[in-house]
Amino acid sequence: MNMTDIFSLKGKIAWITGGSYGIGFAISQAYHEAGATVVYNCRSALDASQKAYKAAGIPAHGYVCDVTDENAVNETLANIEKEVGAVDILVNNAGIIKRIPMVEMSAADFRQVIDIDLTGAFIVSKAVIPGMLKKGAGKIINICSMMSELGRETISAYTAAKGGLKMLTKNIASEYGEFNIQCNGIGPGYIETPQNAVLRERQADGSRHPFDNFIVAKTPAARWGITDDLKGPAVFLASRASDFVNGHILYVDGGILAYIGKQPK
Ligand code: GCO
Repeated sequence: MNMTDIFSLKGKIAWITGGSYGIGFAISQAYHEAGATVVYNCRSALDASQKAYKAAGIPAHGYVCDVTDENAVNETLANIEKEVGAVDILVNNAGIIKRIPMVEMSAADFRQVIDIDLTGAFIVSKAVIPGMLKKGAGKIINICSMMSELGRETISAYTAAKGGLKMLTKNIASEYGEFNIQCNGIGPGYIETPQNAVLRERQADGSRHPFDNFIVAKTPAARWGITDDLKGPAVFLASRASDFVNGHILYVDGGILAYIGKQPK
């Protein structure tokens, strides 16, 4: 197989959960350009996301589905299989974050983050694996985080969920690797998305947000990532090029996990 073919997703059907914007949308773009048919879901109306996909020239199949609702996920998968075809690649990207000091966070808020960011990935993976077993092949990519490795004040639920998602990735790899299903994770570092825009807001005097400066000083690449930085790694983990990569979390973080951080001046 030549190098072009090994990275091609031609003829594959990829379901990106929470693919209406940000990282999920960028991965959909990459998969479309690599030849895959893109399927995505979001929790609310499809209008805005369908417009975005159309504007990007991507004939994506959109479904409204709450990944925490097992019946809704099974129904959506049945519709995908009927209207598009069997899922070859699943990207568990759907996720939320709540930034609340732990002692002020309600158990309900904690549970909601775990439910969407971790249990949702379990539910959708559980739904698509039987079809992958039938095909004799499958790729599952879980969007973890550098918070799968490190904590930070106010994001206890998100960090617990992303740590759990790292281990769910390893367990799916362990349980289904012998059936030619590869399950890996992508661990983004600080990537500019709507979800963390509040951490980059300019100050009243026009200066950069203190957290923005902090991340730039902690990252060897000396910048935040952009969603384009995730496209190549996502195609790699969805393609034949990663057929012997399993249970691995690929950190796309500019090196932040490797670096103690620049000494403050
Ligand atoms: C935060 C951020 C992070 C990043 C990302 C890092 O509040 O610290 O939102 O969680 O978004 O998850 O990988």
